[in-house]
Amino acid sequence: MTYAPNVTAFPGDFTWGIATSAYQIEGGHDADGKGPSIWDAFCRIPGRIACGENGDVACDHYHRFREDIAIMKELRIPAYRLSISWPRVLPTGRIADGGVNEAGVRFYSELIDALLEAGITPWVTLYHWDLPLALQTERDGWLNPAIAQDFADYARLCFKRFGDRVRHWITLNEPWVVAILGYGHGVFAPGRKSRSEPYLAAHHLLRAHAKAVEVYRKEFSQQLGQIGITNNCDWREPRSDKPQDIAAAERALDFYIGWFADPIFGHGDYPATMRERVADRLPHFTDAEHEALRASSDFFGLNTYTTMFAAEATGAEPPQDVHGNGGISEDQEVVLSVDPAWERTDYHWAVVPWGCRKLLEYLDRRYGHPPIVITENGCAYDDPVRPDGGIQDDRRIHFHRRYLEACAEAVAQGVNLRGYFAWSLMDNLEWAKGYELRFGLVHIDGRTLARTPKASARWYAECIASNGSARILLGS
Ligand code: PNW
Repeated sequence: MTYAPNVTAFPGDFTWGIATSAYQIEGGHDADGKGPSIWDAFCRIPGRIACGENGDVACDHYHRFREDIAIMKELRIPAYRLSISWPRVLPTGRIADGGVNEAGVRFYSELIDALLEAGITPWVTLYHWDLPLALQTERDGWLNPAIAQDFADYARLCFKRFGDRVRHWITLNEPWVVAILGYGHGVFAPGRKSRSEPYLAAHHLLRAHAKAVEVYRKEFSQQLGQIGITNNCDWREPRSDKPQDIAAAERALDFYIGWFADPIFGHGDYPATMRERVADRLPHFTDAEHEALRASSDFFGLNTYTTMFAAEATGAEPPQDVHGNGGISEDQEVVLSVDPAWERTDYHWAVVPWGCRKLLEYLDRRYGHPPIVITENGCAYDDPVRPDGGIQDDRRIHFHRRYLEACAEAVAQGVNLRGYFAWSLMDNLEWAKGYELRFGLVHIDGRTLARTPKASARWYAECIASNGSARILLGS
């Protein structure tokens, strides 16, 4: 596609934003009555987090949020995606057990007010993985069907307390990661390794999402907001044009995005390939649950980072790298790989902008042209602070430029892309990888926690100001 200089491919009301999550930035892990989460506990198990790191202090956003908002205001970032820490507002997870932590509610209330004062629209995620620990130890976490009701009650509290000011809600962040990395490979909290629990956890995550949406639409319709779910998916390109490899790529996408999106945006149940292969480990929805799930998302929230080749497994392959999104590979019989020529970030994720375009076009076709919001896209690169104090992260600029260009191409093909959030506002706790991986547009000094916007932050601000014009994306 060719653009004329200064032409933008993005709609006039496109949402430009930047994202974070509570556990990765807040710190204040036990401040003012907050209860522990499964990530607080997981980080304390030796060997689970690189270099024995944890989120006790993180970026100390809990105490420095006004400074962080001032940075976003200065950059004129229109929208900010944050998450609420469930155990900060409900220390034991349930109103009935421990009551509401008013200090936690006050924190988010002040944060939201400060954002609005700065002219920044909050997009609020209710669950970005930091489950109240008591729900795990006493109630079996996402394996307990009753968690759907607990989540809906927590969601109701948030709609009640913040819904007068928050118009954009995301129920869950990446249930695939919770299910596969948390209950399949055990590399994320709660650290379970199982071949059946991922499917059960995923089932209750979906039920919980549907219940929270029901609460919002039935009890808070006067708030006139939008609510949806964010799933993650990276493109799967057939490794060859052999029919087996084409089928393997399709199957990999079924097990990745179809698993969570078909029940909501598609035909209403898990993909047929999953029913066949997972058989009695894959639960069934009741008729009422089907009904509640159908169309339970006002937009298609998408986190996307990379692309991999998919081929049919022969059985002779070495074990899959879980951080390559292998999923429970035995069930899929898919081998994933990358082209050695592809550039890689510090996370070893390949930089493949055309995969992003193909993914957007695929989702558009598969789910009948839904409004898509990219709620995360970004890259880990560590660039040094120069003697003048600046950080010239050209690889990050290049990454966003090329991924946005791919988005613009998808828009030109008719994809209904409504927004783009860069991951992340600042360097933060990259879960099991610790603080080594730096995804931020703002640099954090690990010792002083000083914030310094990188060159990419300035570039992104300029990109937003031009609504993603060709001049900015192509650098002409
Ligand atoms: C997402 N994987 O996590 C999360 O939403 C963010 O909190 C995180 O910081 C960001 O992406 C970058 O990693 C993922 O291994 C973590 O497939 C791991 C995987 C996928 C997503």
